[in-house]
Amino acid sequence: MTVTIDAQPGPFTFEPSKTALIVIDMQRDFIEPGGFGESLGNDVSLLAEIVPTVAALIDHARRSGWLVVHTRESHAADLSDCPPAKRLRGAPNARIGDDGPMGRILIRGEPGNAIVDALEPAAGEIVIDKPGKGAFYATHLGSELAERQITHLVFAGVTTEVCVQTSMREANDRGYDCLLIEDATASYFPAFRQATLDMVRSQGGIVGWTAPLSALTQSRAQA
Ligand code: C5J
Repeated sequence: MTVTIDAQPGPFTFEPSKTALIVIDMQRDFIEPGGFGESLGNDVSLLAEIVPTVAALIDHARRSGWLVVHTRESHAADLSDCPPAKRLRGAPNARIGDDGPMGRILIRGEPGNAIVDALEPAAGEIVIDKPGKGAFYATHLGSELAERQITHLVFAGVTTEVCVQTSMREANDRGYDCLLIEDATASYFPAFRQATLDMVRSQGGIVGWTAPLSALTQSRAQA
């Protein structure tokens, strides 16, 4: 059974049993005040707006029998997986590992590092802690997908031009067909989100396809 949806730059066809939804970094640290995103001077409300759409996408994936994967950008408490080049970059109000209102910034297990309550992973879903921007770098994501013979990946999450785009490019180079759900991804910079959507689907889909959530929910399976 395959599903074909209206996408750009053309139709995107996939087999649900070989498809995974990859929800990137829908964490309190990026979406709620007091976390990493706000420490960098960003308006986090722009990211909170997509939570209901991401919830509807996760619901669609669960009902369609896809593998569901959630990622969290996170570091070990001793910062052994956080290169100084990352920790010392820029002039944030608080750096990775510093104390904040939701615990230590971007540290695994701290309250701020959790996925937002509305998108809590269900039992049996895969949660990947990633120290980098890409979901494949220094993680077991590749082996989890290979074990389940996954060939197609549907992406959502934040931020579009940083962790979502990096992960999608890593996946594209590894041979996956990738679809980005346009209204289930957000950036602190709306122009960067738009530019990323345009980039991904340019040149015949150089990184992959894009489509709104409605294209998925209105799709029909073919025998
Ligand atoms: C950032 C992310 N923007 N999840 N992380 O630093 O996109």
